[in-house]
Amino acid sequence: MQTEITKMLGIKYPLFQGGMAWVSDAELAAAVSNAGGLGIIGAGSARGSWVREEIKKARKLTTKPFGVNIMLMSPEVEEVVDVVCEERVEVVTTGAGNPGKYMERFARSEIKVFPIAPTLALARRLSRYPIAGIIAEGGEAGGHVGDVSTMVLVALLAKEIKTPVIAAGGIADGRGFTAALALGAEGVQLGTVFVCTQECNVHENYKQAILKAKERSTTVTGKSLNRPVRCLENKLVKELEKMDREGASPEEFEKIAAGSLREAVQEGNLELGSLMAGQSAALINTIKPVGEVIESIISEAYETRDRLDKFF
Ligand code: TUI
Repeated sequence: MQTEITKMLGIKYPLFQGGMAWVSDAELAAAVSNAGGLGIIGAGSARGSWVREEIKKARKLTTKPFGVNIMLMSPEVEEVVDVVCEERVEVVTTGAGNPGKYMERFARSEIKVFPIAPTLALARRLSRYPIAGIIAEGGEAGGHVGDVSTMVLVALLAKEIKTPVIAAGGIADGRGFTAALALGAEGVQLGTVFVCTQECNVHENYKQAILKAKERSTTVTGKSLNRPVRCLENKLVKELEKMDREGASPEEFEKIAAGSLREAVQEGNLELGSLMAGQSAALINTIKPVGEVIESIISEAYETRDRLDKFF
């Protein structure tokens, strides 16, 4: 399998693991890189010192390239940018904002940058920077999301944007993988499916909640604040939906949402935790080792190609 992405990064499969806050640690990232994809440590709102430790751990666990996702809304963002530049990680992905003001520092450290864009408008602005590629993340994704579907967003970006496009949002199997390449992507990024792996250190309750999810089990809250987040429905989400309807203030949201992602990931709090997950949760039925997840996606991708071949 060869795409612009496998060639650029020297990896076996054009498959990124999304850098999920509180979820994507060195162990998960290294497992994905060792299995032929690109593992990504999720900096989330963590301190720079935590990110540095995870980079060092990942380097002990794999000799393959890996990346760090920088969540641009984090209060620790400056420190995290310094750490990834000092450590000279291979790849940085950015989310939840425009990474423009950090691009020069990344370039000086020769880091390949893949910003995440939820719209064509943002992708066009980002294209003016020296980026290695762009991640087109559709509204099916989990966590902080846009509202354009993956199907439309990837087609738009792949047609217009000159750098390679990575498709994200709603992909969890080989059919989705092949569909993304058919739309013009050179690779994919998957998040939710990697939560349900043996190497992922989240609470067992969180994994089980994803396994139980159906296609309408997730909802987006926080739209009234312009901070839309897709999660599995629970008591917390019902409360946030009510606040959206009533036009609650950012402070009121913060009061119940603060710490809720950690509560889900580490404590397995199914009622008051923020169980961030994409719509692809409906496609996930078992907990497997990372290597098996990736190999089954790739073999289903080849089967899908062969099935399509008969149609033309
Ligand atoms: O970043 C994500 N997903 C995330 S970040 C996250 S951590 C978090 N925790 C608590 C509350 C909120 C977030 C959980 N999930 N995905 C990438 C992504 N980036 N999706 C959408 C965007 C995005 C949005 C606006 C990127 C750029 C952007 O730019 C606005 C502008 O023009 O500056």
